[in-house]
Amino acid sequence: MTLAATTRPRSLSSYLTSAWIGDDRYDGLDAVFSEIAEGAKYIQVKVRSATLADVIGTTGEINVQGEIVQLSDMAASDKFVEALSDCGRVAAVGSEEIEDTVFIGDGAKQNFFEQMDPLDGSSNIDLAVSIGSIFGIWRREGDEPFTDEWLFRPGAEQVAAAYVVYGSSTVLILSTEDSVQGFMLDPNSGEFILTPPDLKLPTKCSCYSANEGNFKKLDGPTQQALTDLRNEYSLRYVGSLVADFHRNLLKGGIFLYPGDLKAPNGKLRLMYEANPLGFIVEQAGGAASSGTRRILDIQPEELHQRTPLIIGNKDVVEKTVSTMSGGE
Ligand code: P6P
Repeated sequence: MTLAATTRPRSLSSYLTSAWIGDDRYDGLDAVFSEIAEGAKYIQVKVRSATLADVIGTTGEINVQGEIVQLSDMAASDKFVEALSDCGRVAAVGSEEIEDTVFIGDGAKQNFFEQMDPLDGSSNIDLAVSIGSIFGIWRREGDEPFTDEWLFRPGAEQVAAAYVVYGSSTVLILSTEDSVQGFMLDPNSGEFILTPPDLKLPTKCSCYSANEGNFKKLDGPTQQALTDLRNEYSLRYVGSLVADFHRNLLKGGIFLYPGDLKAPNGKLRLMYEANPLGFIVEQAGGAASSGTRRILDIQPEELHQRTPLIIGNKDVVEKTVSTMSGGE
């Protein structure tokens, strides 16, 4: 093999053609990931470019979260639903922006269903702060009929997960069992290029990410846990989950959005925020907890349910959760 060949950066399409040969669990996953990548390319242009005019601002609606719907939220949700429908391998999609699950079809090859936050952190879009898209992917076994109840599977049953960061660069992270792969969009070629493969959390935690403004709303043990983190690590908090998570994945860190006295289940969503990132962090050697349970063990009860989230370096998550539960 010539030197050029060994040093040629590996494209996403090349990776997808050979990543899971022979593993039936992932049959068709290449098509799903490829559509997520195409959707991300479309959205990153919208987010960054002069056509911003049609994605800045609000639709005037309030979504199921009770939040003002940004034009960008709906544009992203519609784009990904369209892309995932077109790939022919997805049977249903849940979206933060859509009240009920979108059933696409139950053909023999439609073996996956997705839960997604199509544009997380979109309230930052006009502040030029990094935002992202998050995807959890479960596999549909056999000819089980699709019902909402059937779709509410624990995060531990995900076969894959992904997220995109629309930041100073556009980054795509794909994860399957024991594998977390990072790709960066090359603005010249328009291709996602594999960056150092096989991402694992660094053993050393470098920072903690939390909204310290909520400190007074926390119960005593959680205040103690946050104080302990403050005394040991630097604070890094973007206010955009995907950006905070991605930095911590690369540099080591812990992110926490705990429940508080007014909102015991916290702010973040189980199905399409905590579950996908919980899957990815565990493949990278980390941990994700609600403060009382492993995130991936939680049996979902509704599409948009919230959960507290403590996620990052396993030893620091375990220590923080122990303090939050009143332990030493
Ligand atoms: P707060 C963005 O609105 C978001 O849903 C997450 O991306 C982020 O981690 C969190 O909310 C920030 O919430 O209350 O600190 O502004």
